Order: sequence, then structure tokens, then C-alpha cells
Amino acid sequence: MEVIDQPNLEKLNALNNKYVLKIVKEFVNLCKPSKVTVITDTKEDIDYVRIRAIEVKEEENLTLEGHTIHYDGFLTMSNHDQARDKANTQILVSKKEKGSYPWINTMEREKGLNEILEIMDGCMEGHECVIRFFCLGPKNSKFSILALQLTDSFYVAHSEDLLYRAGYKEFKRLNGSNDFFYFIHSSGELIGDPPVTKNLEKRRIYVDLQEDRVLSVNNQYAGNSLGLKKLALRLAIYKANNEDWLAEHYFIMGVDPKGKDRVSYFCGAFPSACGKTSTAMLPGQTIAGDDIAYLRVWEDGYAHAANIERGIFGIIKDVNAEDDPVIFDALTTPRETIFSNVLISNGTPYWIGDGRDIHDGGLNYSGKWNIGKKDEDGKEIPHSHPNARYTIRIEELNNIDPNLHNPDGVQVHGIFYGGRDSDTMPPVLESLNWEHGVFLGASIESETTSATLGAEGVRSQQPMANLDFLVVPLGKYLKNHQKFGSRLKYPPRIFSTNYFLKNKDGKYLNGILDKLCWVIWAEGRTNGDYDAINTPIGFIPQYKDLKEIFKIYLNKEYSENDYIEQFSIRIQYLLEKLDRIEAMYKKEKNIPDFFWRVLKKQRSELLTLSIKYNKEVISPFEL
Ligand code: SPV
Ligand code: MN
Repeated sequence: MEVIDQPNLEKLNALNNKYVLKIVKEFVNLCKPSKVTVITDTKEDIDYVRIRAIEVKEEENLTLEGHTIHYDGFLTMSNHDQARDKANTQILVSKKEKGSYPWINTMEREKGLNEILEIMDGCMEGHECVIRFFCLGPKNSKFSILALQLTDSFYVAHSEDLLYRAGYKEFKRLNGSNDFFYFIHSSGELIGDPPVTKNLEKRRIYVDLQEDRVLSVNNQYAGNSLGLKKLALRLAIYKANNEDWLAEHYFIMGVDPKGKDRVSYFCGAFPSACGKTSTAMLPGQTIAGDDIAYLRVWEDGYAHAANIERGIFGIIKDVNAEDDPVIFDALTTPRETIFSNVLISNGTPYWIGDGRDIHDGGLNYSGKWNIGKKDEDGKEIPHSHPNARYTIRIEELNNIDPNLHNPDGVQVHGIFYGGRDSDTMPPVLESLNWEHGVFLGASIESETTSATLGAEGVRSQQPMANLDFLVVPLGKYLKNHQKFGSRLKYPPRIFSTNYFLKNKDGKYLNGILDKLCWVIWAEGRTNGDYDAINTPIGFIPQYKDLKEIFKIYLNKEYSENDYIEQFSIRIQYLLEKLDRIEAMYKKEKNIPDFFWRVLKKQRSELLTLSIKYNKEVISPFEL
């Protein structure tokens, strides 16, 4: 490996880990970078990554100190690298398993490896490859999993620095063990200025469960490229479901109700672009994580959760001073921040829904941009991509939760599941028990958004908002959830939320900050503060409690009419939803019995209700 000079080799050798050396040798020989640089946990090494990202033009400095812009590849509005590529993300499995799970892209391992290793042959030619070491989860804790990343993208290496905990020292503590995940990434051949992936048609992300590794090539978008994000989540889901813990698409937040001397921790899973980060960032509350958490059964009888990350890769669309004041403030003040795929004019970033008039002119992911610019297919190119993002450290925020790095994680009191649902589920509801809660999570539906490639606005089932990342059969995943709860003395209460309910005229029934009120109600429920109305679909809030919460937290008059519109039980819609859920789950063998039990009970109780009241929509005041 003559591409590694002596000082870099010494950094590798100091780890005393033959397995690390073997991986480095194998992939340096295959990918053929012109230079290899090893990044330890020192400031000097970390600064080097940031400086090189600018030098190689993967990022460019903006006016505010610490702000940079990065672009991902773009050809047209439907052919680009601005979102996760589901079709080319494959789980490598045995011949026998291939095609046996309806929701998982599977490929025969040998075939997949042959294909991707061929694409990766020489993929780093002319590039510098960086080797980075990280720790998923707090260091020195039951949650920690170590991760090794090789990449020829300084944007990827820099993003990981903002998003993950440095782990070179942790690797030293491994004492030569091979117990870690590893990720090989290459942007592949680059084109243009700024340089972006040229061969998007050869983009591949192959998950090799057998070796605890993911190989990713010909992409830059973080959801495809960053090993530690959604690629590691897939490996962790496999591990968790074959052990006894959970690896989930959860935020973690501390909920701090006014005038009550306590903070209760909540997790929450929402499909992309359904209000997940803005829930975790609600004013007056604290954020301990915005995307991925590991949960374990703890000695105190609670589930404990830890954020595997330490930063946020958030959707920037609709972040403005009014609706997301905390994030907006963070993004408009100097601090280390990577903007991606937004419009830049005179060193200032602009994005959709930023509360300003659309700025005409500047540079965006399509190059030089003006209002009205169209792609090759005649489709209008928005100034900022709907899935444009920002990357920051949670430590930069003043709403950071003090337990972000606690090796014991936090005690989980409640879990939210939500989707983008315009007509069926009420804004908030509490499950009847743990199994019913697992059912609630398993039956999230959501109208698709711009966070993945493909059509927008199509309703799909999104169990636990984790289906995109599932690598074990759904039945096994649900069973693991059920068992997890049954081992807890105090299982978290489970809540479903829906921020997207609309009236007959297609108008949203809730303001963007109303979600604070649902969160406060849920927190109160976990502490016995509020009674609730028992319905076939779960416990719903009483009007008087919401009226008070809206007044205290938003200074808003919450009317009886609002309540009736939002919390009426829409029997026909709910029954149709059950039919869709049943049809989906019937496609999979070995769905646990409890799931069917809950579904049948809910259907028969809804039918009984509709007969009793002889109507399809029942006001909560009548229940
Ligand atoms: C999501 O889409 O759920 C994200 C961003 O958190 S990505 O990294 O693309 O997964
Ligand atoms: Mn996510």
C-alpha cells in the first residue's frame, strides 16, 4: 500500500487491529485511491477534513462563518442524487432467502458482491481516500457500536464529523477485535464544478449483513453515502432483531411541561418530511436526537434510549422564523453548518418556505438558476430542492438535552408514531396497551414526500417509519417489539400523531406549532395528569384539557368546533384503513398473532360503534 505514507500507516498500526488493516488493504487495492489519509480524533486531523472539503470543491464557504454549501448530482427533477435511492439499495442474502420478504429489496449475496466489487474497481482513482473511526451511541456504554468508514468524499467525512462521535480512541480499546461495522464509500467518477457524481446509473448501495458492512458507490447524498446514517441503521436493525433490543428511526426529546417540576423523555418515529425534527425541536423542550436511536431494557424496568448520532441532517424546507424558530435561528447565525442543495446568492442560502420572497438568480443544484428555469423534461426546477438539507451538531443548539452523551441513555416514557394522513387518524391518540401501541406503530400510513426518489403524494404503509430500512421480515420485527415491551416493568406509552389532517376543502386543520399541544398532552398522560376518552382506536384527549393546553402553550383559543373536527371518530375511513393494513400484512408470512387479534378487535368495535350510533362520523362529545 505505497499510497499510505509512514505517518498515516503509524496511525493505523497504533490500533493494533489486524482486521482493520485487512479491510484497508483490501479496499485500497480495489478502489485505487491516489492517497490515503487516516483521521484520528485530534483537532488537527478533523480540521484537515474540513479544509480539504473546500479545497476539492465538494463544499464552498458562505458569508456566515462556518457555513458551507454542498451540492449532490442532478440531471433532471426525476433523475438526481438529491434523495435516498431505494431501488439500488439491496440487502445481500442467500439464494434461499432472495425475494422472500415483500418489503425488502434482496439480492443474492454472491451476485451482488461480484457486481459492486466490479463497479468499485478503480472507483477512487485520482481521489484521496480518508479513513475515519466513529462510535455509534455514547462512548463506553452498552449502546456503543464502533464503525470504520473509508470514503473518497470529504463532504461525507466532514458530515460524519458533525453527525457522529469520534472513535479512534475507542478502536484502540477494541484490543484487536473485529466487533465493529464498516462502510466503504466512493462518489465514483466526478464531473463539473462543483464536482458531483457522474455515473448515477451505476449508483449502488449493498448491505452485507454477513460481514457487518455496507458498500456504497457513485453517490454523494448523505442518505446514500454516509455509512453511519441509514446504512448503519440497517446493520443495527439486523443485530437488534437477532438479539433483544431495538434499533429505531426515532428522535429523542425531553418534554418539560410548564410549572411541573419534571422532564419526561419521548421517542418518535415519522417518515421523512412528516414533522419529525420539528417535533424534537419544539420550543421550550430539549433535543437529545433527531433521527436514530437504540433502545435497551434497563435494570430500572424502563426502556432506555440513546441517540446514535450527535448531529442533525435535517430537511430545510419550511424552516422559518415563525414555524421552526429554534432551527431557523441556528441556521441564520454563525456556526459550523453544511447546507446542501439550496439556492446560494451572494454567499447567502435560500430555501423553500424560508419566509422570504423567492430570490431570483444564483446558483443551485442545477447550476446557474433563475425563476422559471426548467429541466430537460420541461419540469420547473425549484430554487431549493424539496429535500435540501442542513447539517449541524446538536451541541451547537441551546435546546440541547443534558443527557445527549449519557452512557445510560434516557428513560423512555412515551413513543410517538406519526405519518402524513389527510383524512383518517386524529391529531393525537394514546394506545390502550403496549401490544396495541405496537399495532399503532405498525399501521402508520403516510402520503409520500420528496425525501426518496419517486412519485409524491401516494399513500403507503410505513410501519414504525422504519420500513425503508428493514432487513429482517416484518413478522420478526413486530415479534421483537412485542417481546421488548413484555420484558419491561414500565413499558413506554405509545401515541400516534397526525399533523396533516385536512378538512373537506383540503385545508389543514392544525397550525404547525399545534404539535406542541399534543406532545404536552401525551407527557401529562404518562404522569397521570389527564383523563382520556376510551375509544376502539385508543384513548383520545378531553376537550377541557386541550383547551387549557392551547391557552397556556400557544395562547390560542381552542374551540369546541376545532375539537369536533379533529377528534371525531371517522368510522368509515378507519375501517378502510384497517382493510389496507390487513391487505399489506397478509402478504407476509409469520405476522405474530397479537397483531391480528388487535386488528380484529378494532374492526369489530368500530362496527359496533357505527351500529350503536347509526352514523359514520361520531363526535368525541357523544362518546
Ligand atoms: C430520512 O430521510 O429519514 C433522513 C434523511 O433522515 S436520510 O439520510 O436521507 O435518510
Ligand atoms: Mn431519517
